[in-house]
Amino acid sequence: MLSKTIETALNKQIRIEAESSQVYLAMAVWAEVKGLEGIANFMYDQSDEEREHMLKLVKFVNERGGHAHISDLSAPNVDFKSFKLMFEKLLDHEIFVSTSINELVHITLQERDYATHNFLQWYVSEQIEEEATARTILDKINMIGDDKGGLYLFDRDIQQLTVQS
Ligand code: OFO
Repeated sequence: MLSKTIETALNKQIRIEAESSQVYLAMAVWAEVKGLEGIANFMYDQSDEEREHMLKLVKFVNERGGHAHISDLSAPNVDFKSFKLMFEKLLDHEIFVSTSINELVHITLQERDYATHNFLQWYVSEQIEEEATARTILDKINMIGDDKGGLYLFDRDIQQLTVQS
């Protein structure tokens, strides 16, 4: 059975994961409209993954005797000026999510809720991976700079990243 404190904290995370899905969906749309299909597909996949993260939390809350809360979401930014800025936002967003997960893990220890603590370890590992992917992408983008040919190749290569993850 979840304590009220844990239930509230998990519901807050449900909202963050749902908003993450929206953020990446907006990035996918932006890239697609700019004609970069590889980047768009990568972002669509990221968006789907975030929805799965949300659902996993929803099911956990309900299974543990709580009530998952499906709330309204704030609208994401829809104009990114450049791909570099967009991927910088992706990394910033993942760092924000990692901080939130860490805070959640901390609360489970305070509440001595070891079942939820154990459940959250999956999110801890996932965040390490997602931050690493975002950093790898940013390194590549920094190497490309303003080179249009480089961006074309990057758009093709990022599809590989999508397939592997
Ligand atoms: Fe990458 O945010 Fe979910 O966990």
